[in-house]
Amino acid sequence: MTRDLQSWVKECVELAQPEKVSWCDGSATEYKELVRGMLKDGSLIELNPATYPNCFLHRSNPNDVARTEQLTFVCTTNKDDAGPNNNWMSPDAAKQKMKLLFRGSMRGRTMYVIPYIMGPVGSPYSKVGVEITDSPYVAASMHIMTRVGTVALDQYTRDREFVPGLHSLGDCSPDRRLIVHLPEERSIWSFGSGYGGNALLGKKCFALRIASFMARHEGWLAEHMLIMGLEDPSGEVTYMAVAFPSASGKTNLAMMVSSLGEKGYKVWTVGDDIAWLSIDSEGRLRAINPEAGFFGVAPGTSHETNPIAMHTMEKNSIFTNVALTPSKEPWWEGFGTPPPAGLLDWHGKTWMNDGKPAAHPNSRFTSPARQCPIISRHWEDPQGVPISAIVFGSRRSDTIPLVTQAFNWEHGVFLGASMGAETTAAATGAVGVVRRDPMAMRPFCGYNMGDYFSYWLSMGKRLKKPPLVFRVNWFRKDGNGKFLWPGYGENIRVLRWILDRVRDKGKVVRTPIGLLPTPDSIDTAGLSLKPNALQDVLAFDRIGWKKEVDDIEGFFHQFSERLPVELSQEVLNLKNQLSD
Ligand code: SAT
Ligand code: MN
Repeated sequence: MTRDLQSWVKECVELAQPEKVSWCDGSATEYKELVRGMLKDGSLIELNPATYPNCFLHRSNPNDVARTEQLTFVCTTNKDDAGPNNNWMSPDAAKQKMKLLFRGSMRGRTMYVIPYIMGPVGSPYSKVGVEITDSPYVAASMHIMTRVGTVALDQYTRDREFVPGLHSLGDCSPDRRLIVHLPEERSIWSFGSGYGGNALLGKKCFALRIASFMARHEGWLAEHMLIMGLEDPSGEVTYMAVAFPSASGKTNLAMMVSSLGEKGYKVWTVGDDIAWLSIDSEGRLRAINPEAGFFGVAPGTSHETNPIAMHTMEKNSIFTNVALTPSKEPWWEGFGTPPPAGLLDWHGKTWMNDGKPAAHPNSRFTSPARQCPIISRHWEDPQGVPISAIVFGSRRSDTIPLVTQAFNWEHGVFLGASMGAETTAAATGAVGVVRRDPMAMRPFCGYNMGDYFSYWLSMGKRLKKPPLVFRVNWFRKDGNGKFLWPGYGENIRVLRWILDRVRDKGKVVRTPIGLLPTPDSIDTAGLSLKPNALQDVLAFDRIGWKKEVDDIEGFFHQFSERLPVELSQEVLNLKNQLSD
């Protein structure tokens, strides 16, 4: 879609009436200027320059701390094309609404025009976006999360294409907050929120919702997946793409310190949140990470659980809604040190230790990916990395085993499409309730998920050697509510089994839900597990699955004729086998 940047900016200026327009060039000087302005107006606080050089704390509006799915819309001409998985309004109604909200919304403020690239510079898979925003915090965050400025204008000059995203904080009132996507014209409008996926429009809005729609028309996939390389003792690296819902440990997995390091198994990070997957000339799936930074969940991250993330964030990072120690260092629940006296909570008030967390449960760090000590040599490879396994995972306290291999691609699509997940603090609403979250894309698929499932099935036919597909669950609990599996660095043992399977090794038992590892095929040397914990975490739970499959069937039902027959067939097969 050819689009003229200058005329779009002119239209936005006329609509939002900013006092000043500032074109971002992506330079270090510009970043410093943005920071200087925010230190002056108090929207950033400088952290301890000795321990956290060039790091800052931002406190968002307390009513604006997570993505708001109920206020997020996908606006296609036909309602059915958005599907039951999206809120919908017509593109005309959406534009009318947004224009009313944006009219004069930037009066007295600076409008930042931020050209950016999603994907490595020079990659045939990379795409240009331009975000217009009146939030310097968003502008500075885009510097970290994407490739901003001149490089993007250069690509635009060649492509003549960009995805426009217009963003304004407005008065940050939840009553006047709306995030709309027009996938058919590939544009984004976001009003009234300064937070994460609502406001950094390159991330969920472009790289997932708009990109998934574009991908379906252009023959590729935009997925909510981390990308990691697993090095074996011979030095060979096998790449995997792993989908998990928000705040379920993708960053921890992508940066895992392997507990089998001494045996020569090692992890390399390519990306922690989003993968753009394409089929190369040899019919293999290849992945690029469209982002340039990490927007990771802070609570629970420590030198114990994720030392790599701790090192990644110790310089040039922006922290949002974390607690602040008297020595001006960030702190959060699960930081690994006791809360110091005089700790300020995420509102900036002295923390009372009255049961309320000091850091917001969805508090975040924003850090450049290049600072990650285990960033892959290939993370900016224009051709991406070849993917040998796709893994779907989510939090489930029961029913779902530690790891399941799909019988084949179609069954793999079923494993992804039927995935249920316990909700997290990454979106507003209840936490810990199971909802279906196909491919971890429920909040991010920019079109009807019935069509999305069909498209996934069709990808399998176009791949010469489709990646093997797996479902994992690190979060299964015992009868006392205790995790059966230690997780974190020990998850390498599961990845190692997946690697064995990719190489046609590793023992399995065939069950109605897929291929499960035999207990002796998981390397547990040096791991102290409670008696039976391994059997229990690997077990196929026939009774639990009878309930599960009913829930899956009910969920699929809403896609009616858009649901591919292959998936109804998978449900039927499973039901039959469960009743045997
Ligand atoms: O706020 S974000 O959408 O960027 C984070 C997440 O939900 O994964
Ligand atoms: Mn995410």
